[in-house]
Amino acid sequence: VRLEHDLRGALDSGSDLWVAYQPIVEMVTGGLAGFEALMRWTHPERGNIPPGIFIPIAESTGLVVSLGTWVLRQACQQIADWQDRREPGSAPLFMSVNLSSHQLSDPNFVQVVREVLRETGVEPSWIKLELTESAVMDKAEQSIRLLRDLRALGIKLSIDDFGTGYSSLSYLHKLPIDSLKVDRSFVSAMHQSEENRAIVRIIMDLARLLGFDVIAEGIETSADANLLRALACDYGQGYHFARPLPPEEAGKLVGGEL
Ligand code: G
Ligand code: G
Ligand code: NA
Ligand code: MN
Repeated sequence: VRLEHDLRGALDSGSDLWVAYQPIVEMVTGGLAGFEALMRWTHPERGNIPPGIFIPIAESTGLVVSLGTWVLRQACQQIADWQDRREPGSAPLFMSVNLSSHQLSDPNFVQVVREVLRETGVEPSWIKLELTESAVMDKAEQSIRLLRDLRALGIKLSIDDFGTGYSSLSYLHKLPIDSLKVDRSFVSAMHQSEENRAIVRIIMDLARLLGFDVIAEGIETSADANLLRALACDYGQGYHFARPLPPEEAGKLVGGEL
C-alpha cells in the first residue's frame, strides 16, 4: 500500500520516475540502430526500486495505464530530440517502448498514442511498441484489430520475449507486426548445445518466412554475438553492447560511435 501510494505520488509530481535507454545495434555493422526505453523509479528513501517490483504493483492497481502513457511520452520526446542531433542523411534511430496488457485493453489506447505522436511531433515510424505474446494471444481477434489500428498510425510493432509465452503458431502469421524479439533465455542457452542453437535458428527462419525482422536480447558475450551474426540476426541488445543507460549517457552515443 505504501509503495502504491508513493508510486502514485511520483507519477503525479513527475519526480523520481525516469527512463533508462538501452542501445540496440545492427548486428552486421555493430552500429547503433535504436533504443529500448526502460522505466526506472528512484524512491527518495528506498533508492532504486526495480521494475520487477513496481510494474506488478502498477498492474494490479491499474496505475500502469497512466504510467505507460508517461513512458511513451518521455520516449517519444527523447527520440525526437536525439534525431535532431543526427547527421543529415544518417538512418533514423528507432525507440522501443514496452506495453502492458492493461494498456491494450484500454479503449482509449489508440487515441492516446495518436495524441502523444502529435504532441511530441515524432515521426511515427521511429516508434516501436513491444507487446508480449501472452498479452496479444489472450484475446487474439480483438488484439489483431487493435494492432491494425496502431499500425495504421505508422508505428512499428514487435513481439517481446518471443518463445516464452503461449504463442499460437496459427495466429502468428495473422499478426500485423514488424519484428520478433527472441527472449534472452534462448540467447543465453545458445552456447550450451546444438539443440539450443537450433531453437534460435528456427525462430529466425520462422520470422523471415513471415516477413518479420529479428532482435535478439540478452546478448552478454562476444560468443553470443558471433553465433547470432552467423544466423543473420538483424538486431542485438544486451550487456555485451551496452546496459540500460541514463538519458545523458545514451545521448552521447547518438552522435558518435557505439
Ligand atoms: O531492466 P529491466 O529491469 O528494466 O525491466 C524488467 C521488466 O520490467 C521487463 O520485463 C521490462 O519489460 C519491464 N519494464 C520496464 N520498463 C517498462 C515499461 O515502461 N512498461 C512496461 N509495461 N514494462 C516495463
Ligand atoms: O522483458 P523485457 O524483454 O522488456 O526485458 C528487458 C530487461 O532485460 C530489462 O530488465 C533489461 O535491464 C534486461 N537486460 C538487458 N540486457 C540484458 C542482458 O544482456 N542480460 C540480462 N540478463 N538482462 C538484460
Ligand atoms: Na521489452
Ligand atoms: Mn524481452
